[in-house]
Amino acid sequence: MKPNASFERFLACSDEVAAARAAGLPLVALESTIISHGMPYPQNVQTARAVEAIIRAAGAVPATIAVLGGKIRIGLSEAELELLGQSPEAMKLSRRDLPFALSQNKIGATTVAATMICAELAGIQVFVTGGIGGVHRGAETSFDISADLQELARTSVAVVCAGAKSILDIALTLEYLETHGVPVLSVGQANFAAFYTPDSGHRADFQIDSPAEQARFLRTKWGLGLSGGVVISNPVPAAEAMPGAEIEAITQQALQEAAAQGIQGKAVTPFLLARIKALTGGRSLASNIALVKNNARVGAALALALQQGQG
Ligand code: PSU
Ligand code: MN
Repeated sequence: MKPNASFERFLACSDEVAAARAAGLPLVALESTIISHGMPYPQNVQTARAVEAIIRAAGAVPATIAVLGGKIRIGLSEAELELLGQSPEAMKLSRRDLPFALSQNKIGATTVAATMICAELAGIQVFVTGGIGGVHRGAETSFDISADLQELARTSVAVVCAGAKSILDIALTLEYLETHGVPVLSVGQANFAAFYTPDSGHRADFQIDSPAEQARFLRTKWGLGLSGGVVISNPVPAAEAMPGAEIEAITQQALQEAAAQGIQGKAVTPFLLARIKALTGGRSLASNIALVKNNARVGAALALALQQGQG
């Protein structure tokens, strides 16, 4: 897909990304909220670097996305990754926040929704993350449904993830995606993944294991004019998974704490992630890191297949 020229004035690509775009090399977008709000320092920055290295080793080019200096930055330097990993000022940017951070010169980390927007503007079709946002438990009274889901409905980027965390109502998240016509592909198994655990207990729409066939699916969808995203669920490797019952008990506790403390809006997800980390004594962080790396392998292979194959 060609980058949209009228948006170029908002974008600033790193040298590596600019060279890759000029040469038509396969690019993989990466989000930055996982760095600023999803993991503690220094594991956040170490993981961001390791994920980029995995993508390079697979023959694709990583493009970590954030807002800095009034520009959407596509590809970050080591120093910029450090800044996002440490700065308490880094905002969590979703669709509604992008114009504010850009026009007010704020430091901002992009969520899944905002990263999809920026990736599409830059002509990047594949995006790797940890887990997508979704319909929160209790959404029937809180109305808390992540803007990630609306973005998946409208923005044409494939999002490789380890499913959705069980802090969410996974069944309702899948219903919402179905209503909005967002296909949910699964890699290596029939069921949708649940982030720390491989199996959510709910079926994905389609199991497609090979990168070439995943690429054919995407080309067919977008070739038909069916714009919008695709979720590609890649389960955490069994050796790195957390025990399901333990995660459920800890999730319940974190949800109760959030309610008791009146946590609302965009603070909910970072609060729950931080509490789960603390309550597992950091063990959940190891599985979080492993699943993101695993997603990087799948995303890089898909980006290569999209670039190589036709038909
Ligand atoms: N889920 C995770 N880790 C994360 C996030 C979600 O397992 O770091 C981040 C992503 O950036 C996602 C955002 O887009 O949280 C969703 O936030 P909210 O629920 O406020 O929409
Ligand atoms: Mn929310």
